[in-house]
Amino acid sequence: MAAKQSTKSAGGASVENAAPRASLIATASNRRAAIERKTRETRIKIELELDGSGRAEIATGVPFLDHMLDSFARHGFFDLKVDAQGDVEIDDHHTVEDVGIVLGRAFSQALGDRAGIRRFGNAMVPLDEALCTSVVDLSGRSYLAYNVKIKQERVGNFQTELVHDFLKALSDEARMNLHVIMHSGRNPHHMIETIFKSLAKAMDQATAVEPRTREVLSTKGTLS
Ligand SMILES: [Mn+2]
Repeated sequence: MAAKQSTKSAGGASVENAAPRASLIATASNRRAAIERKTRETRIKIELELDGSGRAEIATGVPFLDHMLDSFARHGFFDLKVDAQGDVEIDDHHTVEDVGIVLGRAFSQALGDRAGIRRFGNAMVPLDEALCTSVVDLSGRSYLAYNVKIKQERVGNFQTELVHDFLKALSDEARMNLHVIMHSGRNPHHMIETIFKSLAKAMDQATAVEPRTREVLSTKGTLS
């Protein structure tokens, strides 16, 4: 599959006209991960392909999370398989948090040493009255700033505060800085959906191959 590329390049030349770089192809060829994690609470298998087409096969036992991850894969152009079996008879907490952990690890593994990626990404996404911005830095350092207030405790059976737990696990394990800012919203389904869609688009940008460098984009020389 072709690597995601920045469509901008110096001088306005299209990427197609730029000289091909062997390193770009090498970097792109294994930008995928497969991870399995078993605990007494959950068993989770995730396959992730960064340079995908948005195909998703999601079965977590938590239907609302399935819906959000489906949207995440589609709008981030990630190919994503998630197979999770958790103790949802207790509640959804372990499953949601552990899917976040394994998805974060999958991103980290797929990114390798993080050389030649754009590193930063941001996106603002609306859904009717809801409006959310996500900002990502695949810095190798974990930080979550979750500036979201949802009045409703639940959307259907799903506890809205689990989104915070999911994103904390994801940002910890992907070792990324993630800011999520909800500007407005009333309907919790809409609000949460704008979180996942803006996150998808921000991560699509940040994980994309930057054709102007094959190096780690840091003056420190490392993002690990
Ligand atoms: Mn929806």
